[in-house]
Amino acid sequence: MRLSLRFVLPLILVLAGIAYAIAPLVDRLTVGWFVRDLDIRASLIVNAIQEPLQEQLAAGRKAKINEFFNRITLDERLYAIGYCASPADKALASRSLPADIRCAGLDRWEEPGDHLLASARGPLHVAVKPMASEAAPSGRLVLVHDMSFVTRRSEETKLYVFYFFMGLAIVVSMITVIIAQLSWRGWMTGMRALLRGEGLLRQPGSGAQPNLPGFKPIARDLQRLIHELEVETRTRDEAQITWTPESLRAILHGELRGEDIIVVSNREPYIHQRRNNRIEVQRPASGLVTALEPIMRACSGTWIAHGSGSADREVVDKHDHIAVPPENPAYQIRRVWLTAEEEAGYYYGFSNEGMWPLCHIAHVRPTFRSADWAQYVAVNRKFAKAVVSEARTENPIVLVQDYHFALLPKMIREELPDATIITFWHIPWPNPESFAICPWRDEVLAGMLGSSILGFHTQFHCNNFVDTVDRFLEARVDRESFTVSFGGKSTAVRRYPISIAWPPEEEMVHKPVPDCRNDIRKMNGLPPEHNLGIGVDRLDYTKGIMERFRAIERLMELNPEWIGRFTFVQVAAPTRLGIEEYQHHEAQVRAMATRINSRFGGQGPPPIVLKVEHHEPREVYEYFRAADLCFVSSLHDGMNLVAKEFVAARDDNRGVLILSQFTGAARELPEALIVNPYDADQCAAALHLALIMPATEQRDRMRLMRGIVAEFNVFRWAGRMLLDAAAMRRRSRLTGKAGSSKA
Ligand code: GDG
Repeated sequence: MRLSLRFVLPLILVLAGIAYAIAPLVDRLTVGWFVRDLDIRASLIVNAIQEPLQEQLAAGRKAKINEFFNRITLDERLYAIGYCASPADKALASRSLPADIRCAGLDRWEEPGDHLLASARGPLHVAVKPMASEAAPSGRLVLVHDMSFVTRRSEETKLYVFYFFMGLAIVVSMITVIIAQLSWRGWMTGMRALLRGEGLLRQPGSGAQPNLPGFKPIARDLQRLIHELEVETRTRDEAQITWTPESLRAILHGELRGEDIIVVSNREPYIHQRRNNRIEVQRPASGLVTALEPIMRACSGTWIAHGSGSADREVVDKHDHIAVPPENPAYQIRRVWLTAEEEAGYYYGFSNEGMWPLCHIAHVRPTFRSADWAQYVAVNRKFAKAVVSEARTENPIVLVQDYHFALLPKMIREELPDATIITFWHIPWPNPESFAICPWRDEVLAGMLGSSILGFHTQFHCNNFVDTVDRFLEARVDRESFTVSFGGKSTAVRRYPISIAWPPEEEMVHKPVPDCRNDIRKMNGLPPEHNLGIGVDRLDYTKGIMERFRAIERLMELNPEWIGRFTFVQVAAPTRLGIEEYQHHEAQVRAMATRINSRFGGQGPPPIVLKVEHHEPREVYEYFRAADLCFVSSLHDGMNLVAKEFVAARDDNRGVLILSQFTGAARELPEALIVNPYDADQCAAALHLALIMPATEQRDRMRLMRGIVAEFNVFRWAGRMLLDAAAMRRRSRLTGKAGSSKA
C-alpha cells in the first residue's frame, strides 16, 4: 500500500502538471477553430442576405433594412449586423451593434488577427465582408458573433482535458503498481529466502518454502557471495581493529546504535561478604567473570547474577541493583535471590553434578535427579523474568553465560521475540553419545536453540553440538553456514575463543618481577634463588591437580637433583563445596600433597605448597610474576584463562608455560610445552625441560605467546560476537524479522 502511494502520488502530480501546461494550448486551438468557423458562417450569411439587402438599398428603405437586420440577429449566435456604404456614412445596423464599431474604423477588422472584441456580454467576433455584386450598391457588411459559447466550450474542453489526464494517470499507475507489486513480491520472497540462506535451492515438495525457478541459477552463487563478503568484511575489520575497551565501545555505539547489553550468569563479578562486622567485596575465582568483567566495564549495561554473598542484600537498592566496580562504577549488577532449595537443585544439583561432568571428560559420572531438574527449570524461569524486567527495549542484546542457563534463551525468546540472544558455553560440548546420558537432552537442546548465536571456544565443540542436534532433534542443520533451524528459528553456531583483557590492569603488573620473586619466596619460606612453579585453579577435579602432583612426584623420582631445589605452589580456590565429589576431591588433593611432601621434603623446602584459600587477582598475578614455570594440567577445559594470565603477567619475557593438550588454550599457544596430563613421565620431562630452559628460548617462546594473547584478547572475543550480532540485526531488518531469522 505504501509502495502504491509512493508511486501513484508523484505520477498523478506529474500528469496534473502536464494537463495544466497543455490546457492553454488546447484552449488556443479550439478558439482558433471556432473563429475560422465564424468567418465561414459570416461569409455564408453575407451571401444569403446580399440580394434582398441590395434590393432594399436600391429602393432606399433604410428603416426596412434596420428592421431586416434586427430580425436576422434573433439568431442565437449572430449578435449584431451592420452595413456601411462608405467609411464616411453612418452604419445601417441592428440595434445591438456595439458603439465601438463604426464605418470609419472598419479597416482594422479586415487586418489579419482574431478579430475579437470584449464586451459586457463576453467576447465578440467581428467579421467585415464586402458586398460582392458590382451591379447593385456596394459597401461592406459587419457581422458580429457572440463568442461566449466558445468560452463556455473552451472551459469545458479544459475540464475534459484535465479529467482525461487524471484518468490516464490513475489507470497507468494502477497497472504499473500491480505489475511492480507482483514482481517485487517475487523478488522480495526470493531475496529474503536467499538472505536467510534457505529455500531456493530446495526441490519442490521438500518443505514449505517457495521454490522460485528463476532464482535457482544465481541462488547458490549469491548465497556464497554474501557469506564470503560477510566473512571477508569481518576478517578485515577484525584484523584492522586494535582491540581495546574503546574499540568495543565504538562498535556498541556505531554498529549497535548504543544498545544496552544485558549479561546473565550464575556467578556475580563482585560478592559482598560480611566478615567480623565489616562488609568486604570479593572478586570470585571464575574464568567467566575474569573474561566478562572488562567487557562490562567497557560497555556498561546490566549484569544479572545470583546474589550469593552474605552481605549482598544489604548493599543493593530497592530494585536489587548495585553499581560496580565499587571504586569507579561503570555498570550495574542486578542480583537475583535464590532459596537454599533452588540453589541446591539448580546450582549444585543439575548444573554441577549433572551438566558439568556431562560436558567434561574427567571420568566423573554425572548425576541427574528430577527434583534438581525441576529447580533448574524454575530458576531459569526466574532469570528470564529478570531479563524481561531489565530490558529497556523490545530487542535488547542479551549475553547468556554458560551451562547454568541452557533453558534461558528459549524462555527469553518467548517473552522478547525480537531480542538478540548470544549464548556462550564456557565449557566443552561432548559428543552425541556422551550427551545422550542427559534425561532432558531434548529440552536442553531446544532451550539453547532459542539463541540467535551460540558460541563455543573451539570448532571441535561447535561440531559436537551440531552433531548432537542432528542426532536428537527434528532440526535442519546447515553445515556450510553452521546454522541450525529449529521450531521456525535459526541459530548460528560459532567459534569464539575467549581470552583476557590486554594489556593487563596496571595494578596487576606494577610490582617489578624481582620484587615479586623475592616477596613470594620469602612469604613461603623458600630461599631467594629457589626454583618455583605455580598452579592457580579452582579446586575442581577437571583441572587435573592430582595429575599435576603426580608429575611433580615423578620429576623427583626421575630427576632427584630437583629435590629441595624446586617447589610447586598450588593456589587452589575452594569451589562447589556443597558437592560431595568436590569435598572428596579436596581431601584427595590435600592427602596427596602431604604424601609427596613427606616423601621428598625431608631435606629442605617441600616439593608442593598447597594453598586452599581464595586469593585476590593481584596476589595471583604476583605469583605468576614470581614463578619460573606455570603448570596447567586440565583433564578437559573449554579454554583455560590461567594459561593466558601467566603469559600476560610476564612482561619480562621469562617463565615457561606447561599446558595440557586438553585445553582450548593449547590450540592458540603451541609455543607452550604441550603435555598429556595423564602421562606422568611426559609431564615430569616437561617440568625438567622448563627448569633447564635457557633464558633465550624462554624469551622467544614467551614473546610469541604474548603476541597471540595481545592480539586475540577478550575485547576481540566480545567484539566479534557483537559484530556478528550487529550483522544479524541488520540482516533481520532486511528480511523483516529481528533477533533470530525465521527458518
Ligand atoms: C570456565 C571454563 C574457561 C583462580 N583462583 C583464584 C582466581 N582464579 C581465577 C584465575 C582465572 C579464573 O579464576 C579461572 O579461569 P579458568 O579459565 O582457568 O577456569 P574456569 O573457572 O573453570 O572457567 C574455562 C572459562 O570458563 C572462561 O570461558 O576458560 O575453560 O571451565 O582468571 O585467575 N581468582 C581469584 N582468586 C583465586 O583464588 N580472584
